[in-house]
Amino acid sequence: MRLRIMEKRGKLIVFEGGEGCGKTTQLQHTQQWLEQWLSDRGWLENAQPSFPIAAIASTREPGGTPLCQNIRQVLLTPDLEPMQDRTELLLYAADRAQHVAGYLQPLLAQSTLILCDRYTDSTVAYQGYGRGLDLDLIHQLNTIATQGLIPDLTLWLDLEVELGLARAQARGSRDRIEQADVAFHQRVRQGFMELHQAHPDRILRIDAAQPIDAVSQAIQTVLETKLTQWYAIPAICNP
Ligand code: T5A
Repeated sequence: MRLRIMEKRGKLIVFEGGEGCGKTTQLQHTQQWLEQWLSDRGWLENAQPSFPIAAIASTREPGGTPLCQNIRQVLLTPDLEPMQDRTELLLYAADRAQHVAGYLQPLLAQSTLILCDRYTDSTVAYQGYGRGLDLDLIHQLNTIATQGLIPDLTLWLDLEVELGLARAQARGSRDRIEQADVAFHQRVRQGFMELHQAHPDRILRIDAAQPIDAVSQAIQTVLETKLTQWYAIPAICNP
């Protein structure tokens, strides 16, 4: 098998959505599927320097590095003192600054395909639309924290708020943000909707109300198209 190689930098694929939308489940399914898909094409295990994808990594925000894990703990623990909205915003920005510079950028420079559970759009949706903080301020903070790193693709797993909260609740105890009222989560969903409308090429909506396997299939269909575009894979040809 031989593939024509066009691109060497890694890619950042982000999973976004409201509470209980299934991001974590789908990110795991996607990683397994990607490893198989790339392996079937002779990538990964051969690890030849000319191949555009050296590895697949998964990560999340908040909490993508050991230091970020501590920030995540502070952000999501319910029984500390009431957290001010600006404190919350700055903690997410601090987590992101550490994650981007210390983890995402080095891996992207090594041609890694990264699957990330949440990124900047969550801050717009939760702190902007949900908490009502100034969207320009959030945009500035996102730019500072990311140094301009924009996802190559964002998969927005969209689901009715009540259904997502019920799923999250069925799974166990709720964290500090899951405990916010339904109106807050409705505004968050509206935020994702407007982001999707503003950036239709980058942010693709996936119907997350479907059964798990159907959601996985929808994601795989999108990724097959994107991977083929990004890496200009003409077809798998015989040696
Ligand atoms: N946040 C984050 C901000 O406010 N600002 C920011 O800038 C950032 C980055 C992060 C919290 O921080 C907030 C948002 C969050 O509140 P998190 O761990 O990412 O915390 O938060 P959650 O969204 O709550 O992530 P979860 O892991 O809790 O939920 P997921 O990933 O959406 O869902 P998942 O896959 O764990 O599934 C939940 C349950 O539903 C089932 C699963 O089996 C599981 O039990 N499920 C399905 N059931 C039926 N049909 C399907 N299709 C299903 N898919 C999954």
